[in-house]
Amino acid sequence: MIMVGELINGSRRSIAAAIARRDAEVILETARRQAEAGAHFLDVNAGTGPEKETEDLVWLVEIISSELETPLCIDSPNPTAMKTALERAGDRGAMINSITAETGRLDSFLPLVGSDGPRIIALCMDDEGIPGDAQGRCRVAARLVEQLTGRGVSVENIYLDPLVTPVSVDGGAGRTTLETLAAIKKNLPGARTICGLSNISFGLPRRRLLNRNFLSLMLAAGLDAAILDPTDTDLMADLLATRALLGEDEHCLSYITASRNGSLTSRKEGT
Ligand code: THG
Repeated sequence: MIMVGELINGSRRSIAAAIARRDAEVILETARRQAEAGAHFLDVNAGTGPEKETEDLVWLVEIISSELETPLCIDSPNPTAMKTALERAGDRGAMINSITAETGRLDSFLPLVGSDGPRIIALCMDDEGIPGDAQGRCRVAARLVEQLTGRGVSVENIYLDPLVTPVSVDGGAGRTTLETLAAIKKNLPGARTICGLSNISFGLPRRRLLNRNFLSLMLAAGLDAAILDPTDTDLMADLLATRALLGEDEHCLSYITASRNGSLTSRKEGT
């Protein structure tokens, strides 16, 4: 399972404030904590308006790259910001987060992809928005795979995102995402899958409880990667337990090792 750290996101108040006052130490501390917790990539989302986004994203990428080798997952809908940030990220195997099948976005992002280009997250949405059911989302995914492989992108560098929306808004949202994941796995073999886990719990109490359980369900349906909080030790313990239960941890070695070094110990749940 590829873990992408979610914490450097301008929608979080502490990060937005750090970006606004150019406080490199807050960003670096957040990056370090996630890397130490085992994140394979760090999501970097400036979350600022179109006039400032390129500048802010480049600043974030440069700050993080100056200290850490961890590959970045550059999170922006803006092709100019994406292109500039990718150049600054250098040759560290970044991820593009994200393209969609919306006409304008696809056309402006396709020049950034290629056979030896970065891995690409592709969201299951098009000009009509997010399809309401799994079949519709999977059809969009198939079109994205066709477009990207047509540009020479190898299928294993494509990370399809079935899209996670809050269950507080639509009680069927979790199931639709799970069904989309299953349909992608069945119909588009070779392509990888990813999701933004914490979206599931917006607006509800004890969000981390929901995030943990949703991760287990998604892993059972074959999820390959997730954007999540790697510093959430209970979530990490659940990840290890679920992988052992699914037979994805040979001789339960990772689980046993984590138990021996104390990282499965439960902490009291706060939020
Ligand atoms: N798919 C893809 N990329 C994504 C998402 C996705 N990027 C953004 C988002 N969704 C994933 N990242 C986050 C980051 C933070 C939160 C949720 C998803 C989050 N943060 C708390 C909040 O805003 O309430 C944090 C509170 C705090 O600590 O300040 O929920 O779906 N491809």
